[in-house]
Amino acid sequence: MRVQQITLRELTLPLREPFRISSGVVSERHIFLLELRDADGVVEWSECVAGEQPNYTWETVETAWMAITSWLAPRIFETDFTSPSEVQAVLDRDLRGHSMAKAAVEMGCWGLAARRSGKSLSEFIGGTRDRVVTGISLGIQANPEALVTRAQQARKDGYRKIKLKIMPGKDVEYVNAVRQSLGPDVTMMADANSAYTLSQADHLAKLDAFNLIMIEQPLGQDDLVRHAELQRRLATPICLDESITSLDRAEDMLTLGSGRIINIKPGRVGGFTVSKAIHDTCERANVPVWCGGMLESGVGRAYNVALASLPNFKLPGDLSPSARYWERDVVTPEWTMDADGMVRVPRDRPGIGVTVDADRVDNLTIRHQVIAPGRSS
Ligand code: OSB
Ligand code: MG
Repeated sequence: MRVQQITLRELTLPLREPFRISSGVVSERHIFLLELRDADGVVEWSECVAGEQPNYTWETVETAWMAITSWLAPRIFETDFTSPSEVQAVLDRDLRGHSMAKAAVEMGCWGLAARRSGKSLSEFIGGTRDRVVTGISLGIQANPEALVTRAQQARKDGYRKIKLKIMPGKDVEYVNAVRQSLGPDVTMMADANSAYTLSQADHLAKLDAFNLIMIEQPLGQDDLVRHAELQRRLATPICLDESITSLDRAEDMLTLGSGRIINIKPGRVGGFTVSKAIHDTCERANVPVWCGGMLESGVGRAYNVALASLPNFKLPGDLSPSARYWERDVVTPEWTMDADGMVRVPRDRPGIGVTVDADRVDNLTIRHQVIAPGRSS
């Protein structure tokens, strides 16, 4: 397989409701789509999940656009691959960082290879599930009542896990209000996006009272050592998100005891090859993983759903259906969730399993660039 052309598109897609985490808010996503075409004219789409601002990781749409056009795409054009599992090493050779940019290209190659083979992406990567269990991630609200309203709606919708974003000043009171209103049986967790320091360990330990299945990334975005100390002081399992940027970091977490669960986002770790390696390592260590989200469009969601169909994705993922985010998605069919909080894996369709609505994408596009060997326009 040889990729011969990649078309980059940046589109703006307003969220139904602004999404606030401890480090910032987004009201309108800048969705970054790639359309990859191989030498035989086969086409598949992928999505780069970099943010508008460098508040989750340092990557942004701007840095990813530059990395793909300047360094990553030219390498891909030069190389014949027999399997997409070879792509990650080519992109990583003497090229540090830029994981989300690499992931967009690497995952696009997996999607393309699946489509070429006539198999669904899920089947192609060894997924075993027909449906994946889904949770919702609720942004920080102005007051506990507003959060309770959204959490109650989420339970009615059927979500199997309710994740509450927290930050200092909007934590214990908010989690308590939701736990009181939903009762003891609803699966709940909190995500701090690195908003705390180890000196706040006693305060964080107050969250132990609410029977959360985990607390996600309480401390520094690249920290492992302090998380290990914090885990010793908390009953609630720590789940790492931002800190797990590679297989090495996942192994370090296991060695140090920095947490007991990993949120795998393929964009954050550089794509499917590393995601699968982390998945396999955690499975051997008896550590459950789940698939996180980055407010993707229906294209990125296709990759997340396929990944989450692997057997060790044992906990509900941030895999909400299209309508949770958008008035209208950019793919057909849109992603839906049934009343049991399950999203169907399109194992009966080749490639990513959804069709990109090209007219809608064109209408929303604010920047576009075609890259091919010897061409950039
Ligand atoms: O930390 O998991 C996170 C969105 C943007 C940046 C970071 C995170 C999130 C989410 C959204 O929690 C999950 C989703 O896509 O539904
Ligand atoms: Mg997170």
